[in-house]
Amino acid sequence: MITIALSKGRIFEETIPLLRAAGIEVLEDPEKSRKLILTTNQPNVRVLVVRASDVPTYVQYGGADLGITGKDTLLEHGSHGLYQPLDLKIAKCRISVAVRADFDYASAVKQGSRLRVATKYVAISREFFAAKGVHVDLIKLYGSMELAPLVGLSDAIVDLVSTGNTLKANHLVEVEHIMDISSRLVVNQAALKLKQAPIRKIIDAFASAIGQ
Ligand code: PRT
Ligand code: MG
Repeated sequence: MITIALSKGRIFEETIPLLRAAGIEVLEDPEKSRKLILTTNQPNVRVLVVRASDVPTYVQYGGADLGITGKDTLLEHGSHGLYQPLDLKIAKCRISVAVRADFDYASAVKQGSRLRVATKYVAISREFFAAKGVHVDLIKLYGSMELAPLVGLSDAIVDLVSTGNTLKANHLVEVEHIMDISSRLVVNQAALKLKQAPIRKIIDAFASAIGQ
């Protein structure tokens, strides 16, 4: 049995064509079904529906053989025990620093002020601001980061941006582009040895589907 961990939403949607290229059709819609283990047209392939931030954990501990996860999630989680053969170039976005339009970020940085930064991405933020020599107090949030500067919880946020519409709707502006993000295929290293042929087949099909 080959088990693939995916999260609902954008990663699932963008993975369907890749699975199809590997001859795998998921037989249930995770948005409609409450099932967490989905069957496919291949009797030896199944899909687990997990939280996006839990994909690396499932793959690391062998609950799934393969998974697809954002680089943001991998950087926060760490990639111990994970083989990362492919950047699938799906679910693309960037991770940025944003502030209220009326907050003078450049001056705050220049003056060496201590910044309060709200984010789900504590590890990425700590490393980014340390490299810039900016002192920060990091406030861990689990979602709706855009709210924090609006109510004075923080001076800045570090969050994912794709169209920029969410920032705009909340009167926030992007002041730093930390890095580009896309989703990666991750593979359990032990599974790769034990189930080499079927896993290689999936990796190769994904690679040719994305033109690599
Ligand atoms: O939602 P949940 O808490 O379960 O988990 P999650 O938010 O980690 O999962 P999901 O499915 O929302 O995101 C999975 C992965 O998709 C992320 O880890 C990223 O690698 C990738 N991705 C790509 C994005 C976006 N684009 C994105 N725009 N993830 C989130 N967003 C959010 C962003 O956080 C912000 O709130 O969309 C909003 C901004 O979008 P724009 O278009 O308004 O700029
Ligand atoms: Mg989300």
